[in-house]
Amino acid sequence: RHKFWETQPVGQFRDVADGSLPDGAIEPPTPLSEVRADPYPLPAAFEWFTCDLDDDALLADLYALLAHNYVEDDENMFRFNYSPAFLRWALRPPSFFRAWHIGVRAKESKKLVAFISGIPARIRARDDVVRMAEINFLCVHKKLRSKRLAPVLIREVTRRVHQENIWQAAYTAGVVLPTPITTCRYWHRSLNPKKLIDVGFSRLGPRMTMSRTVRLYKLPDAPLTPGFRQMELRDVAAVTRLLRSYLARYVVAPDFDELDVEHWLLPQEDVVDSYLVESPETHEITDFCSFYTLPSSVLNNATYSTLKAAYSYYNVAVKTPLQQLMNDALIVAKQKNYDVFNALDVMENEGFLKELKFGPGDGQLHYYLYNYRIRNGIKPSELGLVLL
Ligand code: MYA
Ligand code: JJ1
Repeated sequence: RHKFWETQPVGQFRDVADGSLPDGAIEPPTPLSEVRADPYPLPAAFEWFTCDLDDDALLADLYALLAHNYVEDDENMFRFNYSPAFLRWALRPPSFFRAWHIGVRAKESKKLVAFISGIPARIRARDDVVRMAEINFLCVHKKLRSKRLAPVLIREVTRRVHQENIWQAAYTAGVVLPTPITTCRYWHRSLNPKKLIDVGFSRLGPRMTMSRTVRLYKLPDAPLTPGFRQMELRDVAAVTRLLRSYLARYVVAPDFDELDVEHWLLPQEDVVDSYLVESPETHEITDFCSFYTLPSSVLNNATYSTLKAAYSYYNVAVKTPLQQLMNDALIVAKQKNYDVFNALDVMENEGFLKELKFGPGDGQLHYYLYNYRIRNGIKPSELGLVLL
């Protein structure tokens, strides 16, 4: 059934019932000298091309490949539209490897026709902190689909990850592959309900009028929690402490240090937003929330071409109730003109989704580990990892 995935060190559907297999690596590392030295062969018309994201022209090509060929919803009404600045942020964390930004070009026209990327991360599974690659932005041009190019891209990124003596990876996908560690649902909170209905993202509920709907989703003009403010560089140490102690309670979560927090959580306009609560009395940083910006192209609509979406990222509520903290996140997202605020049912999110008027979406997100078994998988609420 899965001609490629059956050959890979991932949980196989046939092993799901076998409780005797231990947690941890599925196969041991091989000596670096045994890692294949040259790239996997591509069909003759194509060549490998290591992408330099400092190069604005390359970045524009990558942006265009993804904007036209990346992930769509099941009815092909919307397509993710990651911005160039977002792609630079997502692909250049501390200690990134340029060789893991892998393009495929047509030899003749030099046109970029496929891409896959990895970035290094430390991910903890139970009490085991593992160096992994996070694999993302796998994309094959629409005209080259179903020709088995994806397995070549995956083998090639695997080879380049192995060359760095890294043997595990984490990735997410909307499709079911062998075998998810957990399956999450997307939830959506309307901020601009009229536009969402006009573009077909949501529907007018039964017995609802447009004006009742607009009133239902109305939010205050400014955040309500005293001391709620944007995160700044000077907050990195405090936020790192908060986040590390919070993520420790999850079965699978990133192991962030201060450099990671500075990269992943310091606000960057239209890329990532982070807010915290600084106690007005003690000036202690007690709570933290964040979201990233990922617009979607609206396909086939006469009035609108994009939806501005915020995606819940990492949130830590210690003193402020999580629901109140996330309500403030919704308020600032509304002020910044986002049309919708999205969240997965990971971490403690179940605890605020319904109360804050999120509704379940039609999309799921499956989480995977490569060459790492977690017996029986985990629940979304045991997952402390958000990939972009
Ligand atoms: S998920 C986002 C993926 N991108 C999109 O959905 C964008 C739109 N779609 C496309 O561009 C193409 O349809 C893609 C497939 C490129 C997805 N993850 O070439 P094919 C398997 C893994 O004929 P195409 C993300 O970025 C499929 O089951 N495998 O198909 C994370 C079949 O194998 P098998 C996938 O449609 C990516 C084979 O590919 C996916 O032309 C993580 C068919 O190949 C998918 N999303 O191209 C990658 N979709 O026969 C894995 C299909 O066995 C990383 N397939 O069923 C693994 C870790 C690597 C590093 C390890 C380090 C140690
Ligand atoms: O955005 C998604 N679904 C939307 C739009 C559906 C359009 C028709 N298919 C949705 N809208 C309902 C919102 C409504 C608001 C008021 C309250 C009730 C709900 O459900 C979905 C997620 O739900 N998105 C996708 O399908 C995009 C792909 C998701 C898989 C991502 C793979 C990522 C790859 C990672 O590396």
